[in-house]
Amino acid sequence: MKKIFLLCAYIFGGYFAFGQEKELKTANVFLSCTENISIPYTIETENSVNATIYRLKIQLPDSVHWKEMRLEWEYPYHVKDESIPKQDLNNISDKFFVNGFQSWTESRERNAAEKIPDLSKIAKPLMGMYGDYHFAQTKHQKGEIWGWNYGYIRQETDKMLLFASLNETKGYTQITFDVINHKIILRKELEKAVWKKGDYVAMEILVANGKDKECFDAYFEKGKFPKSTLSPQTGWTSWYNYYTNISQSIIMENVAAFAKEKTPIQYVQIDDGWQEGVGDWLRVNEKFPLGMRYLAQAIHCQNYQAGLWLAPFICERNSEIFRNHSHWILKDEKGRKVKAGFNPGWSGEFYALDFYNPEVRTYLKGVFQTILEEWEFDMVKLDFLYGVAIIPQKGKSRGEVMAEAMQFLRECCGEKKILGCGVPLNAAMLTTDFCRIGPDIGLKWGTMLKLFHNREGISTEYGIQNATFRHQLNGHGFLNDPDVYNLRSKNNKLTQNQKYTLYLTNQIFGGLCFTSDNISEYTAAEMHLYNAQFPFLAKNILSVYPLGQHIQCTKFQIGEYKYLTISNLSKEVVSFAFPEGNTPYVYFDSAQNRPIILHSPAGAAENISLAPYETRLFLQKSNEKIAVLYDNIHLFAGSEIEKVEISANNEVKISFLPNVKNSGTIWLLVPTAGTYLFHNKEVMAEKMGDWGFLLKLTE
Ligand code: 9PG
Repeated sequence: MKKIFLLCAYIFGGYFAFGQEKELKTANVFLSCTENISIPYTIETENSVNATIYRLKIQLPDSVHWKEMRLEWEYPYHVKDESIPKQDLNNISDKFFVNGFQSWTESRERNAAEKIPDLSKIAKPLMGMYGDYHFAQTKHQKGEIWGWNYGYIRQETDKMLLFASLNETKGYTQITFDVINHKIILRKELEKAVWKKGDYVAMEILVANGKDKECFDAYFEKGKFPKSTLSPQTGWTSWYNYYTNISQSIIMENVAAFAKEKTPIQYVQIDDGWQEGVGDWLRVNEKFPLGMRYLAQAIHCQNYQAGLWLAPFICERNSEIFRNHSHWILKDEKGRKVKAGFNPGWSGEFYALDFYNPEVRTYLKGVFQTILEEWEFDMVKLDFLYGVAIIPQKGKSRGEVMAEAMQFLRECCGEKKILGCGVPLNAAMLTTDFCRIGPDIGLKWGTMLKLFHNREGISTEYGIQNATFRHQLNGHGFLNDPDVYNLRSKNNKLTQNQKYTLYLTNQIFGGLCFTSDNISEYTAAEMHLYNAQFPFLAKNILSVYPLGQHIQCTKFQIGEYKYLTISNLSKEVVSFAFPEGNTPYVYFDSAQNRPIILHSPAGAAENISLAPYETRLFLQKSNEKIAVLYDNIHLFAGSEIEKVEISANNEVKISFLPNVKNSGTIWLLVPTAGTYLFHNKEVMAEKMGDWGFLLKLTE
């Protein structure tokens, strides 16, 4: 069959806003398939305030094989400062965000001069399947920045130009920012896909321009990604402390520790290590003598919900499935078993299951029936899901297989909760309740895997980046799971600052916030820090911006309270001028054991210095006459306080929201000097510059 380019046409005029300019909108559509037919197409546009949707509609007079296919769309794009010579990528200030292939893939804003890393040759046979290394059509070169499903260009701190595919059910959309050739390429991944005769919306792309929230709101609304009805949740998972060395007694011990402290978490989730072999989900190993139903019940007895890990679309070499049901394993065109990766913690190589084999589906339905109905688990963490769609199958693209497989899982689980993991995010947006949006965190900061350029490897550093740069997805379709934080000192090599930075990052951006610590082993200080997260409240992210290369700032709100965190993500001490000098912010000075107000509306901003990996939290000073200046009861001072009242006789009454776990000190700013009464004790207000008078109240 001849491969011909059927169409290459300039289409539609008009304007779309980019940065400050209006630019003539011209786009190229490239359509080609292996059949010698012409494919008529039309383009429909739909405008709203901040966004335009472009729909590429095609009519297939016959069925087509997109074998050597091209279904591509190009947009012209110019860097902000067009005077920069084309090849001088280092001087381009535009930032490019591209969404990595799946949950674990590191994703962040990048510079034009960065290359998307390619997995090293030696690692490809073992880890190549985790990502897009085996099928993405691109060059790993500077100035060519690509990812999947959505991506944006940031030319100004608080504005973006967002490109997002609204429909991925027929195939993934690869988005490439080709800085050198001044274009943005939107390509459907359709290797080996066959489309029957008929009418299709082949691509549906949203282009939004404006503030982050406006752009993402347009994306979620037009993409029909439902707002999650769940409030953010907390819990525990066994993985990042015990790994596969779990047992019934370890789970019971941790449940007892939470019960003893009456910790108001929602989930206790048992991770990998309970099953006989990966794939053998109906065979519980001998470390769980009373079975899984017993544990789910024990968890329920303490009013927690029970979660269980499994990887439904893979099986390891050392599994009953591999030995006795080899026809369940997915085969490639040459009849070879499709490998889904290599895990030294299991029996080495593991394989993908053939999701289109009815026996596999029947088996999986039975597995879910057992886990959810018989054993009564409330939630399943479904992992290594990318495995189902490593190769295209049955005339369906990888993306189509992935979308169908996720739909199938949703049907199997009914109303029970799904935490997706190792999954392309778009397929999870319509089918899961929670989804991992970053790699596994480690018990130290960096990762050895950087050597292999593995974008899906274990890394605390990448975990923090992903939590930050994929934060917009939280609460649309699924709640973001940034992976766990650990505060313990035993079996944890993170420094104090690193632990706190990871903890705060997860607390601010996470919709599902788990630890793996055995809280019965905490020191008093660790327990106080852990309990300081309660009540765990929804955060409204206002803005995220960098200060130089390694400093990350986040502004967010909880109820009426507004906060700013500044994180030093480098191993050096950093000093900088406080970036928000126009507004009064309060931080806690531990040396002086009191809150300090920073404010420099006219003069030079105060200098801030942060230790390696340190995060500092600032609370915006309220304008109320009586204001909580700071407290050490909650991680986010003030958010746990429901009401402060001062009666005519200067008696102070403070009421708290439910689930406050710590007691401590509250520093209250009051307008008048004098003696106050708190819990029947007299407290003198101390003058605090021109701000008013400070009351130190101990609960
Ligand atoms: C359980 C873990 C945890 C974790 C998941 C996932 O390539 N590998 O060897 C590899 C091992 C573990 C892993 C990812 C890759 O982590 O993200 O939270 O559930 O599985 O095995």
